[in-house]
Amino acid sequence: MKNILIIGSTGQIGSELTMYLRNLYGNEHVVAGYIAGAEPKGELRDSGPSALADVVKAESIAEAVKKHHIDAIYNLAALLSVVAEAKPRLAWQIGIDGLWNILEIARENHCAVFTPSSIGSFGLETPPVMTPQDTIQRPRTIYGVSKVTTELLSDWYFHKYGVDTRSVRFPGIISYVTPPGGGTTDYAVDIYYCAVRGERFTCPIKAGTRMDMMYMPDALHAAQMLMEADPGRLVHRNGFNIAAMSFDPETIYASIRQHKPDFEMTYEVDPLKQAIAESWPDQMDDSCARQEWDWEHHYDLDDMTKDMLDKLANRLL
Ligand code: AKB
Repeated sequence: MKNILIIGSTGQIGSELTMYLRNLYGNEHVVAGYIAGAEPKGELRDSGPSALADVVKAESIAEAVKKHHIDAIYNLAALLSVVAEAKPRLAWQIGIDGLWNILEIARENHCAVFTPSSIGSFGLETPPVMTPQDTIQRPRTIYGVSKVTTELLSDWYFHKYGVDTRSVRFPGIISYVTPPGGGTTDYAVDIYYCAVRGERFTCPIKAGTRMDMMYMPDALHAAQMLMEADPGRLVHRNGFNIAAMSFDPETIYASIRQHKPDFEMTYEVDPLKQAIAESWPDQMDDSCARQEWDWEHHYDLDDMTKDMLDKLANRLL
């Protein structure tokens, strides 16, 4: 049985991934790693072990890995794209210096490592439609630069030292559990909160700007599937394009209006978010993930809208 350490277990993806993996592998086998000041609470704290695991403090990760006999690390520590532009040094320290610490500890302790990349690893020169798996990656955000570096460093540790590194390029992730903070795709989460609260939504992204998006259950499934995949079938490692849906603000608005016909949306475009969004693909080609580890998504936009509105209504109203 694997013992897993989740770095960033209290964040948007980490909080749900920890519970998802505990359900699959048993509570005692999944350790919720946290940083001081962001300790796990509620079910996350009570359902299984937790440990201080701060990516910029290598000794805390090494201690958690040894104490809990960890053999797989899911590294979800990162600043999202908009915050990273405001705090580039911190973004690099967490994303790259932190990854280096994790990879070194993984090499010494024979752990597999999952570190997500993102659609943010692409840039203006990348083909935006059916973006190939292997293509130009020249992002101009520090977030994107750190994601490309993440992919390359993870591949290097695999080829040089045999560390079992794997990753996906996550689209914008939409969930009703833990809200994201400081991403370019966050509007596609915020819009559901406004719709459920009966408030008008002010959209920071221009009509017509399409980006890849994914519902959280598919994102969790992708991470776990890839880490379980037969290594003999993997031609690629860091990181796989994975896709589920691609839409612009008008399309998600129309999907919500099928359930809430009075819901209103206006635009107040945020220039930084808009510039970042325009540099990201409209729709990735994820055929390599489908061929090499049988990736498939389950939720399209309308399935997600129905579920988001139901679940958020239960939580908020
Ligand atoms: C962001 O918007 O920064 C993230 C991402 C797509 O990587 N959600």
